[in-house]
Amino acid sequence: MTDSRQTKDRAADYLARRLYEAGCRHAFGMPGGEVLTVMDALARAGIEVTLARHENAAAFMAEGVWHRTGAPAILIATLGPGVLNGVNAIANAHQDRVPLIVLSGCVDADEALTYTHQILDHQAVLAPITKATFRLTAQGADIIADKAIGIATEGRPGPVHIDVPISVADMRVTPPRLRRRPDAVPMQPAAPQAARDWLAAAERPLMIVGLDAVNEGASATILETAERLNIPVITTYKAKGIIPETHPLCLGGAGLSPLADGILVPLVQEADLILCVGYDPIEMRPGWREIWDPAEVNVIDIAAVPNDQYMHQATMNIVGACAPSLAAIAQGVPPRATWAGGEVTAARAALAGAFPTDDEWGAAGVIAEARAVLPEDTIATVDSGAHRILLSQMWTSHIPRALLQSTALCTMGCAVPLAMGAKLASPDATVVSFSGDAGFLMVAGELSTVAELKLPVIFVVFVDASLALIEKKQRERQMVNLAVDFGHHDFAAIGRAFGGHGVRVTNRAELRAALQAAQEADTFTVIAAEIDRGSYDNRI
Ligand SMILES: Cc1ncc(C[n+]2csc(CCOP(=O)(O)OP(=O)(O)O)c2C)c(N)n1
Repeated sequence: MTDSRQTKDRAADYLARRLYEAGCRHAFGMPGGEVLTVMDALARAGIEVTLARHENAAAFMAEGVWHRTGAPAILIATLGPGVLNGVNAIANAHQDRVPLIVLSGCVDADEALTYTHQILDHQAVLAPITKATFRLTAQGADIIADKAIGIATEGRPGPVHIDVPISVADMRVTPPRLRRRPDAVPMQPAAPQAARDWLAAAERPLMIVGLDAVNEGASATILETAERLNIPVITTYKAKGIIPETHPLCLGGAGLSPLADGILVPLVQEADLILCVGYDPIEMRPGWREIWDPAEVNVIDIAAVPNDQYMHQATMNIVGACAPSLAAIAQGVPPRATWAGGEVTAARAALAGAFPTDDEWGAAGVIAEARAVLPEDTIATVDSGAHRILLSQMWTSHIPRALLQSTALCTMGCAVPLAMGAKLASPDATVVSFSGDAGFLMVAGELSTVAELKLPVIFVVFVDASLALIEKKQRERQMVNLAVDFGHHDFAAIGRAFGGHGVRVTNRAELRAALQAAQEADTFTVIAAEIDRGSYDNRI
């Protein structure tokens, strides 16, 4: 951080210093003239500013950093088209609960009275897809930054927008120090006796763990409680790895695959106590709507916010932190054997049978080989499409946040930039992204960014010249093939064109060799895995 008196005094500097204080070390975006002061202030505060090729990708890079550091991520977008290019990723941050700080530039209010070029109401656009939107004031810059950090990170995290008028950013201001509110300290309530009684009496208890538990870092308590009381754990895709997926009590991720749902939903319906632990059903498809009746089975729903989603109802709603609430309910409950009929082992076996790892090739072969070759603690990202559903079922996660994806908005184009952000924040980790060919093409320009950043990320592309998920749905509805197939391209060559390695693979041995070489490479590698279009039929 610089000590220059002058720079410290701009409103933008107060904003930037508070963001730095909150742990922010990376901002991504594309500037226009309107955000130059903000960028300058961020850099002077010690926050690295990275130029991306698209604002949407920039926001996903920021998210990738957040998953690795826990600090809020920053998107910089200039007025008009800059902000609008970021809309998809900001909406993703809203639905996927990412504490993204969106900094945009805007013209001063007086200017906007008589000037219309590129001008639109950023706050009106972003209000429905952020937790809050502010317009920076000079004397209140530090307070607005403090509020933004608090709102973005507390409860269910989400994006907060700050529109920065050009002249306000440059105004000299003199608050005596950064004004801030002390952190809130949660009360530790006693658990309701009824919840403890239900748990003590349950013969077939089951946990459904979701995103709130990941964001709270509740892993250890969930594992300890599951093991001590023999409670099997189903997770959402976002919560994969909250207990190791090799654990005999772990039933893996659920929510998108009808094949997996066919095994897991009946098990949930056999439970005599359902513990929802940070289960935010925004990740789930209709197959998970009202799958139990709280009048017939006891359901304890521990969540960060009250249930206003009505995807399911509970017998008891507990609003609060997952780990202390779960620990309080389980405290003193004696260990007992559960699921005497061996249903949990049977469900694990059925899942393994439904998603075999011994395919010679095809999408399943690619996923199985990649999982076998890459280290256990690999950070993987996956895009939207048929490949994501299959991969989310097959990819074994040993730790939380080891498989990053868009599970609520389910947008394409996230995997590549998410991987870049994750690698930037943790250079020693093996980072691999998996994309369909269409999703990869949405963000292929970011290979220019990854080359500049010299990040040896591995990009695996499932090349089938098709929007496989949509093509499959179209075919299943017996509709004519329309606007779902496209050209077959040389993705390996695209990688090489941007200065990375590029390898085309058509069998497991070639993929294995490519993944091994990519782990040793000093730059990024695009691995084009050529698969058949029917690869996903009867597989997801
Ligand atoms: C931005 C965006 N546009 C459209 C969709 C709808 N969509 C979901 S999956 C999919 C197909 C993706 O094709 P590809 O990336 O090749 O992956 P595949 O399904 O072949 O695995 C589409 C178009 C979406 N989720 N996000």
